[in-house]
Amino acid sequence: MAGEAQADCLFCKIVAGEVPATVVRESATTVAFRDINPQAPTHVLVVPRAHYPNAGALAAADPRLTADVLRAAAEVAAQEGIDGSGYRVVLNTGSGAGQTVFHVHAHVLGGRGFEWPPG
Ligand code: DGP
Repeated sequence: MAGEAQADCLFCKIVAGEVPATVVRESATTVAFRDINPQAPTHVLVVPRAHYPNAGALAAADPRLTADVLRAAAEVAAQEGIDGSGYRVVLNTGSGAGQTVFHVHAHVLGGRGFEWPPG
């Protein structure tokens, strides 16, 4: 069923507390934790508790949960003190774009400057 936890999914295991992570914010529908390989002074991942493989699948199935993820990203940015200087929210979608974990996650990156276009 859509959204159901997947036994082989790393981020489902983090949501369930079966794999340790540094959780910085939680809501009824989302969990935010520090990236294990940070690409900026602040690098937090926001995931929905429910399993969807990518942003498109999430948005198609549950617009309210999609909004929860984006709201949590903004709340994390404020909590981390990076909202004033500007921060980046990234949703890599598909392996060609760099997605390596197929449980949708928003990267919240800040604390340094960013270039455009991204690499
Ligand atoms: P992406 O490449 O967009 O799928 O991002 C996956 C991110 O997940 C990547 O930046 C590294 C992070 N990551 C991978 N394994 C772990 C883990 O076990 N714990 C944490 N906290 N982050 C992880």
